[in-house]
Amino acid sequence: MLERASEALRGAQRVVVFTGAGMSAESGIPTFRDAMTGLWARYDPAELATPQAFRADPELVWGWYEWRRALVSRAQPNAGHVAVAAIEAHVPGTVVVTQNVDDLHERAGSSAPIRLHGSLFAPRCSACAAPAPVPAVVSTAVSIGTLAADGDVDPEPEGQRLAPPICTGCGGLVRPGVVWFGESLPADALKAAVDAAARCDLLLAVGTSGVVYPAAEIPEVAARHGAMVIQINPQPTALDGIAALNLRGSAASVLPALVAAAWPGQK
Ligand code: BJW
Ligand code: ZN
Repeated sequence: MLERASEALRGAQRVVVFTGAGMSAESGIPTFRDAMTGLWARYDPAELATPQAFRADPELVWGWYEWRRALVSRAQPNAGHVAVAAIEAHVPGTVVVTQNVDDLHERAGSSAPIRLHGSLFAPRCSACAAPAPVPAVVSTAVSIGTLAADGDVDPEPEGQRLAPPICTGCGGLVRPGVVWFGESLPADALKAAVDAAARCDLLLAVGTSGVVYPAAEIPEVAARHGAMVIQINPQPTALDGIAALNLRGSAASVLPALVAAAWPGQK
């Protein structure tokens, strides 16, 4: 099966690499639907990632995102991210479309991933939408998270909260620059992703459950326009039916093997 996939990759001229949380799992970033552990075990990510949650408890939601930003800042891209950048180097018509809010594709050398769900590193005002500076100090969130992960302390729920910064322009609360449930995706990013999917001859769907719309339409668009869809995921997903090949394995093991098989002896 890897042989068929590598032949398709070698022969492709326009590739879309569509990634989800599983892409960064081996960098130590929990997937979205993984049970949260330690400090955050009692919370459901699908409930925290909403405008309603931010309105009801901005300090809780901001604290969660700052904790995650600290985790990502200390993480490194894994061999899967590096393999994606290698695909871009081998196939110049490659477009990376990510649902992830981390920056690990860029740090692995991908040039301009299309971000469907925003970024942990682009806070903005919740009232006037003005971009806000990325806070310099995340040590509170880091130390609380670290202590909890180590099991050394039994933190109070209040320990997880962190007051969001205040917008210098209008006095509104600064919020994470991500797309929450019920919010529209950035129109230019969604259009660019749909266009790339409609034009590609091969789409690699990596580490996504394929249940969150409209992002989950991207592989469907590619398949509808005649592209081959290859999925890389250790588990069955909602995309199994449209994938011509399902490579069951992790991103950091399958992607480098795929690149090595497609272009043997090359980096
Ligand atoms: C590995 C691995 C390893 C593990 N290697 N793999 C149509 C039908 C039904 C519902 C809707 C619909 N259209 C819209 C909706 C509503 C909603 C939606 O889709 N809900 C579904 C849950 C049912 N969508 C929206 O609200 C979107 N907005 C919208 O549609 O606006 C228009 C509108 C407005 C108002 C009213 C109505 C319509 C917005 C969606 C925004 C999603 N945002 C989040 C949070 C971002 C910020 C944050 O990170 O906190 O984005 S939710 C979360 O899910 C996050 C992710 O990007 C996204 C996708 O998750 P992903 O990446 O697939 O992760 P997981 O955890 O689900 O899966 C991980 C996978 O990795 C698994 O398969 C593992 O097996 C695998 N894996 N280890 C490879 N080592
Ligand atoms: Zn403002």
